[in-house]
Amino acid sequence: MERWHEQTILYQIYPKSYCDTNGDGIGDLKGILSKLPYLQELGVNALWLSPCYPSPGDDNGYDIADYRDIGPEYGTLDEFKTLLSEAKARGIRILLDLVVNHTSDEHRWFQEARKSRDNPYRDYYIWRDPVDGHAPSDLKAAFGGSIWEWDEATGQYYLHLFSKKQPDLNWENPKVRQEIVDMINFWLDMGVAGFRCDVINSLAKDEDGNVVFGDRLHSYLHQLHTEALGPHGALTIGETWGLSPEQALALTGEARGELTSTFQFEHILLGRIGGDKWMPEPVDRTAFLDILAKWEYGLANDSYPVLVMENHDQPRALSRFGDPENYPYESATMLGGMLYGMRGIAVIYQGQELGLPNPVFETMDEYRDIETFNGYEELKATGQYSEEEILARLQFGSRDCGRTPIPWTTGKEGGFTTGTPWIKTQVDPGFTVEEQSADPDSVLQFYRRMLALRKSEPCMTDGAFALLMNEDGTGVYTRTFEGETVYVVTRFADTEAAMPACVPQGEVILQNYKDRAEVLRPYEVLWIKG
Ligand code: TEU
Ligand code: CA
Repeated sequence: MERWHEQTILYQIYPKSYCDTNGDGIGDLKGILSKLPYLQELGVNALWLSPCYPSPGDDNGYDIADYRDIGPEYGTLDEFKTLLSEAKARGIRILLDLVVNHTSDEHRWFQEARKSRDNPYRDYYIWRDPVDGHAPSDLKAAFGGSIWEWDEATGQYYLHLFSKKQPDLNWENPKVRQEIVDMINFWLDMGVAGFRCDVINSLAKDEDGNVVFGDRLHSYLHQLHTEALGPHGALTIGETWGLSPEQALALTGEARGELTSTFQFEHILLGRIGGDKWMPEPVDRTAFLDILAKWEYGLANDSYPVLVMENHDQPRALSRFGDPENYPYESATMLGGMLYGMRGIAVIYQGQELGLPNPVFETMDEYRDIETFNGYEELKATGQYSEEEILARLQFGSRDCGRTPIPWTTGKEGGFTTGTPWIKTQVDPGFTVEEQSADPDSVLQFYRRMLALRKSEPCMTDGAFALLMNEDGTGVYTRTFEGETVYVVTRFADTEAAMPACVPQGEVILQNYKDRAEVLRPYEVLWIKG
């Protein structure tokens, strides 16, 4: 496999919130094109575009109505081809979001399927008769209600893991698999470099209601690899909630012929009671590094961990795990230095390089996300929370916390749009590209230095990982390659601590304080060449 995979620094763009160039308040492809110099200077070498296909927007684009086009609000297929070639000229490859567990109910396949039980497209989806006059099971959908939606016209239920406007595709049907193979080849033949694969572990559903890691998942993925992904050397990163290192290896091992790598989100679930995004609890900061280390060891010999702490489904890492009130710069850079010193495919979510905190949502009408609206209904239905308490819980966990526009300038709407943005912009002093580009001590400049080292320093591109210590907020791990060692030293706390004895004097190649002290300071990070 081409080495470019391990040295990928992948920047996720949520197109709707990146940069609007025609004043309609919605980010577009021309906006992304205009920011290629910024992205090249940041040091990324690949982009993952969240969906910008035609979509009714029920789930903000993850409900796709046409897999082979660009949504008109984002631009045209020709503009996408221009973006592809302009990015490639800058050494930046582009990955798309492969959302094939489900389509939009406005996709022509579903429009056909729901016409009659004997329509040729009927079995592109999962239909079941009522059981004793009710839905076939009582499983709940991710965005509220049952996973079964009644279709009066044909007297059957159809399955949807997410919203009722996102009917699940029937991967048992070889015609569906062939349609997806052909669609993948359409984009890869055009020059797309690979895909982030949405809820990919749900493609195979077992009859007993198990909707993740079904038995036939590996055969489905192997077919995609054999007939489309492999021949193009495509990079694929599966979104796979709840998997174990063993399951990840079974999906991504070199010889598996399935996926390149998978996202694991175990550390992102910290600070949530039982993983429930509306139920905050203090973050176990020692567990954060322990979990990352577990995955480093788990995939060391035969796959690539994916290094991630933000995306379009998550609140900002600074607010989740850092200290935005007292140490915004130090804690944002410490989190970055801890995460991206590790081995694996680095994935950075738009705005993370600025160390953005969560935007503040004052009222429900400022939200846009279907999952958040459902969260409001679910919390209200418990009868346990005041309106104020509900808003506080949504502020803690809403996906919209990561979906507000990028603050490019200190001007109107942060320079994102000259019009009215589709969702509120949050422009805080010091948190714009304009200001941080001019400030050598900004999070943005730290990320630029860090990513440059990640590509130039052999220990960081090829080094083996080893955790030396992780206790009472102080962590030390090493990357070792051909006799050289880089120590990554972090203080995940707002207090000083002794410098660990295992850390050599060495040469500091990256740090977030201006000098070097005998002790470790609050949220300090150091990369030291031993
Ligand atoms: O997310 C899968 C998914 O399960 C998440 O929605 C998760 O449940 C939650 O948001 C994490 O807090 C993918 C996409 O990333 C998400 O944006 C889509 O809504 C979903 O699939 C359906 O396509
Ligand atoms: Ca626009």
